[in-house]
Amino acid sequence: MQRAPTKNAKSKDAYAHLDDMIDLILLHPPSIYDFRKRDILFGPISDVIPSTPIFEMYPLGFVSLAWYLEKNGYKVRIINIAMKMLGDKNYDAEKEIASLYPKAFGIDLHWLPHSQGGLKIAEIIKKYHPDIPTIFGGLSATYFHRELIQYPQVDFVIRGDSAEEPLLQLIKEIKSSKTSLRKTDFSSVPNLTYKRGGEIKENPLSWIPQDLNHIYLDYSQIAKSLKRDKDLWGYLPFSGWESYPILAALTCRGCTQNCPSCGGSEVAYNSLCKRKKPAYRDPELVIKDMNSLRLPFAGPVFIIGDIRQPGDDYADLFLSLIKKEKIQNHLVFEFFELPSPQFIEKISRFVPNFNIQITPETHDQRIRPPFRSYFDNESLEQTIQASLKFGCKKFDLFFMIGLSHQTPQSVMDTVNYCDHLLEKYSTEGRNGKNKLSPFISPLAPFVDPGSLIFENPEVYGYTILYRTLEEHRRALESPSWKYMLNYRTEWMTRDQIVDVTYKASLQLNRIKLKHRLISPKRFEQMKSKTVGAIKRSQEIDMRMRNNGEQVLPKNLSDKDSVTPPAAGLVTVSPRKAGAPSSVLRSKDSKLNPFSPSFTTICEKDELKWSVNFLGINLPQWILKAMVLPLKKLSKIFQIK
Ligand code: B12
Ligand code: SF4
Repeated sequence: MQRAPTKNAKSKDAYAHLDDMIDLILLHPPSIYDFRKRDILFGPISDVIPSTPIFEMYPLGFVSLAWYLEKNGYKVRIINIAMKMLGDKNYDAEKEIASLYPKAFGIDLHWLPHSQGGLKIAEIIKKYHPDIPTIFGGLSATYFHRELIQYPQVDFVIRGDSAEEPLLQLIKEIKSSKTSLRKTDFSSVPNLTYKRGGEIKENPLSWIPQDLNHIYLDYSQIAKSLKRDKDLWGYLPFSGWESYPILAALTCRGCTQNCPSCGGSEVAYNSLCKRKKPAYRDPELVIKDMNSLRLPFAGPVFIIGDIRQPGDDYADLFLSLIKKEKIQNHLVFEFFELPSPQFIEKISRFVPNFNIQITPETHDQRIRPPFRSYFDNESLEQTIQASLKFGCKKFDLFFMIGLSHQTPQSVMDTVNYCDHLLEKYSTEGRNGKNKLSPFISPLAPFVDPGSLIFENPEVYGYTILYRTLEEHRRALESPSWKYMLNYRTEWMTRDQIVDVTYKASLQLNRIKLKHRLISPKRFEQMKSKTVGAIKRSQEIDMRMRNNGEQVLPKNLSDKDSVTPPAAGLVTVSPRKAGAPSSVLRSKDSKLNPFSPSFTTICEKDELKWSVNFLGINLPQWILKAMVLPLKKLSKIFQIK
């Protein structure tokens, strides 16, 4: 166990904070650690979510983990390393990690795209603090726990979807351990995979709470920790949050649906987390979570999980509490199955500001069934019409590229269906103004481990190109997103997926221009960005082929032009494979295809829901508060 600073602690002062040691530091890694040094064509792998391809958003679970441990007397700090690396080109993550001395570090490997960054961060921890334990957790860590624990930089993996109690027990054991951790007996900690005397131990996955009422998504706890740690960027959830503050409310862990590419489906939760049915959070408590930072915060709140999943009573109670508590924030509802016009009318009576998200995946009703609970386009259109009629402020529709039976032509037909919808519902809504926002994006970078497709690819006509954690980690070091994709289908190679994605982006933007959802200037910019991205993608392919930097592994022998790095094969060196020079680097990062802020499907502002007046100002307050006395900050957050 680390008890004193290592070589990096320079002055005596550096020892002072050890008296007041933080017990656990939760680190959120970037997807690719050295992304600032590499020329990577990330592609549109995160265009339709708030994060960049660095996937800087930390799991919501960090909030409940921090609250749970703090409530039990332990000090927890969150550092969003990804966010800090994105926000400041001079930020030195290694230096910061070297200067930290908690009892343990936690790293999320919830999303598989963090495998490269997460493992690298752990490596850096071990370089400076060989004796401070590293703990991994999250859905991907759970799936790959046996492989993950073999990395020398990984000491513990907590499995399952509810790590609060196991983590608390582990930290207790670590703190009270009188001997070397390698010799300590951790057999009583549930859900734990760990190393002991050269052996790998796997405790039973026995902590599976049946509801989510024992935790609290307490944002005011985050505000208090922010005040203590004085590290605004370390706590920010994603790039741009300071100007668009959105929060999430969690109604469940688990899902009742089985969308085949989803690693959070019912079957996936069952096999990974031994969860037979979702754990729900009582509506009163979800509202309490929402209230935890309510007064100064007026940004939109994304309600995670279809509120009708637990049943109609749950949905009714939830809606009535929104009204009772006079919650004015824009609430964003996602629906797995289509809500009836009556239900939408009910929402409009209880919720003053609401938005809706639906994912039909494709316009093609023959392809849709395995991907979503079946619904036909006629019913979908009824839902759209009713939502706009009853005052839905923004209706987002998500379509996907890379489905079973989906050909390039089918993708383009989906885009044309968006045109049809925009045409048909252009005058719907309160002000006769279009509030329908269609998006189309590739299934990328990975088909989720644990999903039906990942486990039974042949049933769905897929070939899974990477299976292990190490293969995925290496794939993330590829020079373009095409080589990151861990699948191809019987109907599309990866070349075709990339090609049709760019074509679909162009066409959808043309349609949005036609319907005045974007300006001519925005359209021209998106067009030139897309053309630029296609060119860069082709250059990368050609370069790789010419340089022979890749060797085709037999098992991956692909229909694509070039295959990605696989275990034991030569990998692409950062600056050689992509467009090599900084000549290509534009000053305006949004126009630079190798920048994480480069998008082709849409600009991030198209994803935004309305923010009330107060909410717009809040982040500025926070920023100022970092300069102003901290007293002011505590006032803003009403911390006593
Ligand atoms: C809401 C949601 C989102 C939200 C983000 C919410 C958030 N900040 O957490 C949005 C829409 C932004 C999103 C985006 C993405 N998502 Co998502 N998301 C979900 C969804 C629907 C529920 C959230 C969830 O994960 N809850 C589950 C609980 C289990 O997680 P949690 O409370 O945050 O964390 C607990 C445990 O995981 C664990 N844990 C987590 N981290 C750590 C760290 C340590 C040290 C420890 C000990 C424990 C631990 O303990 C926590 C508390 O008990 C799930 C589907 C589902 N049904 O689960 C998909 C899911 C998690 N997402 C997924 C994916 C792929 C993504 C994207 C990569 C997609 C993309 N290409 O854009 C991005 C990544 C975004 C980023 N990081 O920047 C996959 C992950 C599969 C995988 N194994 O990689 C899932 C399973 C399904 C899916 N395809 O949507 N997502
Ligand atoms: S994609 Fe489907 S299975 Fe996955 S969380 Fe959403 S509704 Fe559930």
